[in-house]
Amino acid sequence: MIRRKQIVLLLLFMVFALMSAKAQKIFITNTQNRDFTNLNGKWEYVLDPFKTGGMGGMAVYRNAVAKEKTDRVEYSFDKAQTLWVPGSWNIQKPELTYFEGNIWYRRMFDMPDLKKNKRYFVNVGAANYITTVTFNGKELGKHEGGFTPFSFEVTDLVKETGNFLIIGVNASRRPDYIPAEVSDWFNHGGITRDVKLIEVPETFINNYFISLDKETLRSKTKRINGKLQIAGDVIPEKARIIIPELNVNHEINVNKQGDTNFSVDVKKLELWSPENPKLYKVIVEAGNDIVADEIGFRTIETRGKQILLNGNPVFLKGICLHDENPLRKDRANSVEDAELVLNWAQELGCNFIRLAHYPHQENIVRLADKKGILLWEELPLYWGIQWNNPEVLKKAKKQYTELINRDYNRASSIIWSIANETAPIPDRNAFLGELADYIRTIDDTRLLSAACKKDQELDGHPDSVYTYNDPIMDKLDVISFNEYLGWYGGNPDECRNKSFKMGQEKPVIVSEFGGGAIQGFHGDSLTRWSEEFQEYLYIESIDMFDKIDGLAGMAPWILVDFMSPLRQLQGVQDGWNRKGLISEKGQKKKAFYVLQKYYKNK
Ligand code: GCB
Repeated sequence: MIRRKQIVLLLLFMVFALMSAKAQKIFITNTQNRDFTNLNGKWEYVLDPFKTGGMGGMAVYRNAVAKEKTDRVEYSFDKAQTLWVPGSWNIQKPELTYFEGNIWYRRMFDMPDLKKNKRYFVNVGAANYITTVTFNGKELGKHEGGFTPFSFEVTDLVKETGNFLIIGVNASRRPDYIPAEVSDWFNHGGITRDVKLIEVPETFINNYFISLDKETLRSKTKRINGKLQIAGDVIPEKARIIIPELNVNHEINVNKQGDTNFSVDVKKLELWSPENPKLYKVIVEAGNDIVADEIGFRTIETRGKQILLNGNPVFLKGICLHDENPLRKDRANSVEDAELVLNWAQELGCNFIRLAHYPHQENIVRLADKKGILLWEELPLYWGIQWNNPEVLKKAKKQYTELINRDYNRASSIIWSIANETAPIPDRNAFLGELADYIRTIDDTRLLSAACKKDQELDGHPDSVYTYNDPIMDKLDVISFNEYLGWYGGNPDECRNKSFKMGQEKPVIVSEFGGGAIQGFHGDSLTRWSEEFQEYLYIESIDMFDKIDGLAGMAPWILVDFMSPLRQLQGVQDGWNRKGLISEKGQKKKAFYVLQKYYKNK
């Protein structure tokens, strides 16, 4: 008797699990090249500063309207103001400038072409920081993390008319978040990247990972390795990869779980590089699904103190960047925004950009693929992270998984950096060590780095030789550090007396240096905030770093002035970090030309 009851319960549980699996979050890669309905535009919004809008019978996501005079509904989307999506809410309304609470966004839409044999997913490119996604009155789930994409299935809920997608976004900062409470950039809240309703066949290729096999770099016949993930109730037995230009039309056996690895040999492969950013059209087919991408093939490795791209030493002529369009004072969220900053970086002579300090919009990574710019990508494992909290480690792994799922197929992306300026205490070493191992299990096609601290920063000795022995360097391929000598401490001429000693025989990247200047403010080279001071600092700093044994690249801080609430000095900063080589209005400062000259001759 008991047994039968247990079986019934188990069956009920399985049915429930299957039903909820349909409504679950799933990762969908390459959303730009799928069929979708664009849900960007004006969304109505309801402010919820005390975060109560998701609670009880009056939860705002029910989208209630008072119909009778006796009805009591204490919110109204129909009479609400609007916010533009994608975009930072802070810059759209003066009353939202420093708002970090909850906002509920609503988008009504019809789907006249709704198809029976398709699946539909709400996909959000990014929303900062905790997002609650609801659809037609049902809560689908939450997502944590302000910079990575996510999708929820709505196949069973979507209708031909009168759909309402209500998304709650909370932009609070907390010690157990990534980033934690304090960061030197603006906490742009809201739905900051595109929202789409994606349409796919019932069984579809939700993800794929395609790369060049490093072992075949030197052979005439090269090998392309891949992995497909297929989602659906009925998994097809075969899939196919087609690369027309390489005469590849290759059948792949798929296992019952829908996961499958494959390898295909190719002749006459043109390698991707900054000089020749060759992309191939790659088509993946499985059952009724077909998805196309443009993929470059390259290898990235280290040998001794060198970084090797396609087996050849490369010097990374870099610059750091935040994901903002300074002219619009908004988070960057379009190809045009990406064009603006990548064109500036190319004018500077860069072949490398450090995308600081969190995952940037996908458009910039795709455009870097096309333009041949190498990228460093990172998570905001930045000041104040709770290293001893296992939940935070889980979040870091999840955010990294989402980022790797999004960008694995991008040749431009060559370095995952696992942390910025974090002190080497045991909890942090254990956290980052585990994260590094984890990243390598899901992606062995890139290098690992981290912006480490020098030993002297910890013991306070003003030595003339800076040494680096951070234990996390064991886990890294490339040693990086930020150094602000001449700006934070001393004047630029102190650079002349300093040298650097790395505790390991690995390539070195100077991942930040720089100083602030107001574009158009002039003085002598010792006058702080003048263009001349910044220019002088660049001359001295470059001279100092250029002598580092094993220097494989640098990424000064930073291409453009960026918004930062930490920077309030009136008449100078006014809410902007002024270390840009270009002002927020797009005007170049003198130091721009110092770096440009160095890169030209390098
Ligand atoms: C740093 C940080 C960066 C800051 C920069 C600065 O070391 O990594 O996020 O914005 O210094 O301007 O002080």
